Amino acid sequence: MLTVEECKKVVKPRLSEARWKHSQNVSKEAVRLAKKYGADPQKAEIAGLLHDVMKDTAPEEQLQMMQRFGIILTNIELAAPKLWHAMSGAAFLERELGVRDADILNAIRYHTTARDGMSLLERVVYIADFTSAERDYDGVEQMREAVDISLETAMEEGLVFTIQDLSSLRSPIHPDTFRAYNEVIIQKKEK
Ligand code: DGI
Ligand code: FE
Ligand code: FE
Repeated sequence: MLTVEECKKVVKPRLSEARWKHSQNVSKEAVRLAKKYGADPQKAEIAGLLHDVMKDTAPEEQLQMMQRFGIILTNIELAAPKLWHAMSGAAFLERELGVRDADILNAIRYHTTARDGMSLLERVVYIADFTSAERDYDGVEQMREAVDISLETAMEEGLVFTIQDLSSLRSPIHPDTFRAYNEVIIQKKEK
């Protein structure tokens, strides 16, 4: 596994100052949530640092990289370039940096859309991206409160927020996001 220092060396030169600060904050928040909810804090630290590694890479370059790795995009993925950095990031880390840990790779792959059946680590990284220290969007206070209640409540808030936001913008919504939302809502009803 990459050490924390190795991760920093890989990520920092690829990101803007602000995006690098965000990645460090997500890493710290992911460690905090991992300790609170029982995920592996070391993996959370690394996944947080790495999660946006491709975010500042040109979209065409990300597409080329995915093509080279044989990743085929669905029509929805093609229509939503903001989703690419999660897919290209996980692929880059696996194929070019030799990251082997499937849980870390999935936490990065699904940090933007979420999916159903997410592991603790995947959920911790997904939520840490919403509640990292520098976040100040409308609704962040509600997200921070939800995180204090439970992982399920935080997932519910994050998914509702995302689906509301995307539909208000008339953006395409990935099926993985709906699957994650439906899973959270159905499990809640069963309780
Ligand atoms: O990379 P970050 O900015 O830290 O955060 P992110 O990876 O969670 O989200 C990046 C963007 O992706 C954000 O503007 C919302 C957007 N997004 C998330 N899910 C979907 C999506 N966009 C579309 N079109 N469809 C989705 O399902
Ligand atoms: Fe991201
Ligand atoms: Fe992020």
